Amino acid sequence: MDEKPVLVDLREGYRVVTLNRPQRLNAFNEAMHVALAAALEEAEADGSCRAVLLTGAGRGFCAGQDLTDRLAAGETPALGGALEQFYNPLVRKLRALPFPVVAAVNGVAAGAGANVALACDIVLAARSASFVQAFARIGLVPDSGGTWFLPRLVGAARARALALLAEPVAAEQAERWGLIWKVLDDAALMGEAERLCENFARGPTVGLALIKRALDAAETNDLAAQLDLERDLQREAGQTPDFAEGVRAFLEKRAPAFTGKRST
Ligand code: LHQ
Repeated sequence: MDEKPVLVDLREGYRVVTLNRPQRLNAFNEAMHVALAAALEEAEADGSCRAVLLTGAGRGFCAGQDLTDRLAAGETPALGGALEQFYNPLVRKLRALPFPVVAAVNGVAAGAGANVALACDIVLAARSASFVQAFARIGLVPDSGGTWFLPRLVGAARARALALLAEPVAAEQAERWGLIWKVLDDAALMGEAERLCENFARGPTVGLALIKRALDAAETNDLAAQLDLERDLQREAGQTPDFAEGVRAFLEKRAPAFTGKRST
């Protein structure tokens, strides 16, 4: 069933990475983790890749950990080890990739699947999609950054209820709460995700990567430290050819032609 647990489609300037275990709503097993990690590494190593679109095959986005994989055999699995080996590096990688990652949540996103989506830079969801912090239903704790993302995205009261009640949140509610960026009609989801990635693929990539870094650092910095960081990152952004091109294009009243490169 799992011949290719992750599909990679090379587009002009970006890659579409599709979780591909549709019979299990794209739940993670080891093979899918390994393939996804490789797909993200390859995207990062490819200098022409300036965005990633992450989505799921079939009717789900991702149902979190595959509960039939080893767990059903009655093993007492080393869950901490699974997080250390697979989920935590995945979340760190999504945040650290030096270009935007757009999640197109095409259906249910449950457990670690929901939090992997929330780790992406821009989260779009189909109107039929939902987000479930399913962990409490099976006696677990939200992982893959869930306890960190949820209160930051939706506030303490909603984060607690989502984690403790493990009730699904419909995509429209998720958008209203600020859990995600935008909900779209199912048929419009991929088109909009592709449009965003096409724009990112023509964007000032170094500057966009620095924005990711600044916003992540802001979660723990005080204002003084953040002002210092903005100064340092702006210095770096200001040395890119894309900054010079952006200003030139503005003055010449034309669209900029960004290269996404660090230097000429
Ligand atoms: C599944 C799964 C699944 C296997 C649907 N596994 N087959 C990290 C570290 C290490 C270990 C522990 O966990 C973690 C993090 C986690 O992610 S823990 C949370 C794991 N995920 C869940 O608890 C979610 C389990 N799934 C569900 O609650 C439902 O399937 C959802 C709400 C996602 C979707 O419900 P429905 O739309 O009603 O679909 P369904 O339940 O009928 O699922 C369709 C098929 O997919 C079905 O197989 P079948 O052979 O009966 O057609 C499910 O068994 C299978 N599936 N999730 N996680």
